Amino acid sequence: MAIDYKKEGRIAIFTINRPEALNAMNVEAGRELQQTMTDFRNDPDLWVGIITGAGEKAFCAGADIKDLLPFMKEHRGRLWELPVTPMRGLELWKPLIAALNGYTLGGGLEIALACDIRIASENARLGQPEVNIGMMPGAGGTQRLPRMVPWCKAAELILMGKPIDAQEAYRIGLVNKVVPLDKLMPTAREWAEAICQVGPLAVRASKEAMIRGYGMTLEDGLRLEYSLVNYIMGTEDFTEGTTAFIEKRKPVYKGK
Ligand code: CO8
Repeated sequence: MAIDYKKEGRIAIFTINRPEALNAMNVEAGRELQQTMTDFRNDPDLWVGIITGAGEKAFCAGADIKDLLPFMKEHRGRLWELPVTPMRGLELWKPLIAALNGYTLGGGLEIALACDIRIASENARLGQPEVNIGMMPGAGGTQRLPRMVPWCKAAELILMGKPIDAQEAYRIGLVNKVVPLDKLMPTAREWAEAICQVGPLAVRASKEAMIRGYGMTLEDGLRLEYSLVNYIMGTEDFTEGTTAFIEKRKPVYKGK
């Protein structure tokens, strides 16, 4: 399997498992990412996802230049034939944490950008090197990166194709935290566990409001937020959370 998919309690762990190619995404990995992410979205017992790469050298070195790029060329203009993933097409309101364990390049950075939280190991290097091979970012890099970091830093990464190290990524706000490699997965699990303690439907509605609202006018965004608030206030979890606060006990959320 190119994507190793495990369920640990409420947490789904996706590991891109092609270390011999620095976890570059081939066609098989793209299809498996679609299948496993769809299963994660549909499984009511799973609340948070973590995505990482196998080995100690790379999270993902991008699209497989020998396999996925020729496939994309062959399927040029036929977007519907490409896998549907959180990078494009798959609506996923459950939170995703990217644990970046080394090279995070091209399509690899684009996977990380489609996550909500990014934790990097000290040896991580992040970049959009596509222009070096006459390609451009093709899974959201030109759209998400300039929305996340200052324009000039996005332009430096995308137009010059030169990667940055983990500390620089932290400095510009591209990653949430930098940790030693051996602390990477424990930290990602800790953050995922923390998200599992809060109301899961409130988390999903908040993510949906953030993502959908991003491209809206403030007025439309506020209206969207209000409709999601109306939905949340009708859930059992809202009643449980507020009751638990008043009764001075820990809430027990059910995702209902
Ligand atoms: N594709 C295919 N194979 C790769 C890739 C890749 N992207 N990256 C590394 N490999 C392979 C190498 O060919 C090599 O294989 P082999 O041993 O069989 O020759 C093995 O992995 C190890 O790599 P290196 O020997 O090159 O390792 P180094 O430590 O010397 O260098 C680098 C590491 C700097 C990361 C280097 O491998 C490199 O520059 N890789 C290419 C990075 C790149 O250009 N990525 C962008 C690809 S294009 C892209 O992502 C477009 C996105 C479009 C949408 C994608 C949707 C997911």
